[in-house]
Amino acid sequence: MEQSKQRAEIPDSSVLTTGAGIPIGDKLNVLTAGPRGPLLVQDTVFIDEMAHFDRERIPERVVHAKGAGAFGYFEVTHDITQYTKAKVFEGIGKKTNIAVRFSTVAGELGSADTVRDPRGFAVKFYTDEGIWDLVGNNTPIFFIRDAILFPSFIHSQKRNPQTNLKDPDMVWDFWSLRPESLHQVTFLFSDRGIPDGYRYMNGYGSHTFRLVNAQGEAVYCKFHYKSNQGIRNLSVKEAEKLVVKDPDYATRDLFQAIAKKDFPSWTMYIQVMTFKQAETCSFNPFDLTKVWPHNEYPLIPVGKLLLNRNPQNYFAEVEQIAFDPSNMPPGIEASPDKMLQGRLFSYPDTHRHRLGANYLHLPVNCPRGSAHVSNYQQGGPMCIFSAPCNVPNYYPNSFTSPRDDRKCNEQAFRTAGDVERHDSSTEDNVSQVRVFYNETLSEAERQRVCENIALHLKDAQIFIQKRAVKNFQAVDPDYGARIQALLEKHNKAGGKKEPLHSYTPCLH
Ligand code: HDE
Repeated sequence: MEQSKQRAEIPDSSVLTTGAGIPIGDKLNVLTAGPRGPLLVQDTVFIDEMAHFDRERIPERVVHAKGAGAFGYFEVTHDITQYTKAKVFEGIGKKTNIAVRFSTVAGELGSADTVRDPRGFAVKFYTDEGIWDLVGNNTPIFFIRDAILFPSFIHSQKRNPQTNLKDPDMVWDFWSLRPESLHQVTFLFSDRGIPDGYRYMNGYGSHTFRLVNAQGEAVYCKFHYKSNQGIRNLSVKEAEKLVVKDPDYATRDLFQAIAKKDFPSWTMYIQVMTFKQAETCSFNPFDLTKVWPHNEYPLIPVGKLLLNRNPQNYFAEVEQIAFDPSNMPPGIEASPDKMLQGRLFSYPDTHRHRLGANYLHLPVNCPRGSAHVSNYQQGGPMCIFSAPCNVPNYYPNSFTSPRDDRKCNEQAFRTAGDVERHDSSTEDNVSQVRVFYNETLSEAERQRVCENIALHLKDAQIFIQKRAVKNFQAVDPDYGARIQALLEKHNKAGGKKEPLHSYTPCLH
């Protein structure tokens, strides 16, 4: 079927039309009964314009609402076919188109870019076997290890439902009650908590995935992309200035760099762990609050991600882009990581709410290249593609139509254990944080982490401060003591903490 011409293809000198393509005689004056009379319902030009305007917004993302996007390619530079049969990695030099969206997490659509917050780093690969979405952050770890906590965790970081203000009590109440957050909290309050735009930070798939090769052999894996621009962060002062002066700092920096052909790029690496290593690993390799030490699981180079095109229409290509960690082509599969498992449901669910049941029909979300969509789905709001009518719309059937192919099945795997709600809160929450605090950070960085934490924690009530300090103490007595000393100074100067919310403390 011939599609109607799009706005971009039409000469600027053409006659203005309604959404239905009907030429408009006057787009400057509403239709009224007399020069000072009321408007007429008959003014369909006005109604067409206004009714569409009334519907311009779609719900913002419940997290990662503020973001910037760009397009480019992924190129394989090293052979990893011994680990995976995924065609995106099938030969050195192979290029695959990509879309990337960077974001902050807790702020709304119009919030400032230079806040202390993790940064989203979501990559969509338009592979020959359909879409692969690697929906990661600029940190290799996360605040929680069980997906059921995510909505509560996010509520604690966003606005208080009564005051509509960010609430330090909520933030630190949650963090201090869940010490598995210590690793990510330490990372967040380090210098890397405020990256200098999106180009100067690394990206991580963060979760543990499973790779399967053409022989059906599987390993566990993590994905990393290291910035070829290097790492640059903003100081607290610089970042605060930019919040006022240029709240869209990171968005502008990315757009300008690409417009000037200063294309940012990242080198992709994987870490690999065999199933045998996973069984004897000293920590739970499916725990998202843990990293895999590089000396035990070295980085293996894979390829390059490069961004060389800005969006032509932000709404169409960035606001409407929909990433989904459950989009994995054959050769890349989920591990038992509870957070990844929880995300497999949540993303397509939110897209159906935010963009509608046919969100995959939107050009930016459609498979491309030699990939195609062949299924028996039909109908739904805004349906653009449907199963062709010359083949059955049900399966199985006795006619010529698309068939499933057992080669594309997930790798079979064995699982064991009692079905119950396993409590993971008492797993090791501190060992890797201790290494990060004592060995990764320099003395000056350690001091800055403590200062940044105290500056934020000082606004929470004293009983919450005490519980948080106890957790930092469990990482290292020095960590807790430094924060405690800084808090005492702040508390003396700031007086009694009066919370704005009306919650009644219930101290067990
Ligand atoms: Fe997300 N997350 N998330 N997340 N996330 C969303 O999906 C969710 C998590 C991440 O640029 C939402 O389309 C659950 C970890 C990025 O469009 C939502 C859990 C990591 C983006 C959602 C997590 C991320 C999102 C909101 C715990 C890093 C922005 C709108 C089980 C590894 C993608 C949307 C973009 C967005 C759910 C945890 C990264 C609601 C349930 C861990 C980069 O579906």
